[in-house]
Order: sequence, then structure tokens, then C-alpha cells
Amino acid sequence: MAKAERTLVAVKPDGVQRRLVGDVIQRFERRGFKLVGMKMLQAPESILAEHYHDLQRKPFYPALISYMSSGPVVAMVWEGPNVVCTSRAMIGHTNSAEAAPGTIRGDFSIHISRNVIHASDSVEGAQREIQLWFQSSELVDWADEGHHNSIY
Ligand code: DGI
Repeated sequence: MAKAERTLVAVKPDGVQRRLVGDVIQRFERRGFKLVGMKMLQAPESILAEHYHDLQRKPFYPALISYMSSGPVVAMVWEGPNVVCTSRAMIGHTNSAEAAPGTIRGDFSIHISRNVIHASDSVEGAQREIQLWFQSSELVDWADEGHHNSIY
């Protein structure tokens, strides 16, 4: 059986402050995805620097790291068919001002610098980010006994 696709989703400090964690979880559960890892943490700068490595030279990088360090984040690993691509559609455009209503950013955010949520943008990126944020022992490979297991 092929290994199911996984992605990293993180509610950012503004999302935690605004009590949006439950709403985010509910959207992913209702869509049918399977939660296989979740933790709240104050993200260390070492993780953030690696996570946003590609943005190091951007002018907004210092503010981005400062914001991501400003409070706890809730990191999650979600599993299911096409979860990387579907999660990106569910969170919406990076720039909240352009995010469609119905998406998480489009429903809860108006500015790119406080856009509530992260989701990996490629399958390779997701694998890298899951390894960065989670120990393998923190991921739970539970049996899905509902109808979703028949589609893997
Ligand atoms: O994968 P995304 O989060 O959608 O987007 P990304 O990887 O290009 O950027 C990571 C985060 O950096 C993004 O969620 C918000 C922030 N960011 C990206 N572009 C800008 C930005 N912040 C500001 N202030 N200005 C930008 O142009």
C-alpha cells in the first residue's frame, strides 16, 4: 500500500491569540483528513530559521521571525490523499488581501504579515518540514476504521 501523503500545518501566533485553533482543526477534520501529530510550542529560532531559509534575504524576514517567535504556534501533521495541494487551497493566498472568502486566510485575515496559518507548499517541502518540526515518535500511525481508509 502506498504511503499516504502528509503535510505540515501550523496555526501561527496570531491564530492562537485569536482562538482560531479549533476552527482550523475542524476544517481539516470535516474535509476528511486524518490528524497524525499535533503540539503547541514556542518555536525556537533554530526551527524558524530553517523553516524560512528561502526567505532569509527578504526585507520582511526579521519581522517574520519576530512575529513567529511572539507566542506559541500549534503545529500539526495531517494525512490524506492530495493533502498538500488541498491544504494550500484551504488556507488561501499568501497575501490575505487576495485570499478568497471561504479560505482560512480569506475568512480570518486582512494582512500578509498576520496570515494566521502555514501549510507546506510541496510534497518534498512537507517531508522536510515534518522532520524539522516533529520527532518521528511524535507522529501517531493510527488505523482509520472509517470510510476514508478505503481510498488510500
Ligand atoms: O507559504 P506561504 O506562507 O503562503 O508564503 P511564503 O512561504 O512565500 O512566505 C512565508 C510567510 O512570509 C508568509 O506566510 C507571510 C510572510 N510574507 C511573505 N511575503 C511577504 C511576507 N510578509 C510581508 N510582510 N511581506 C511580504 O511580501
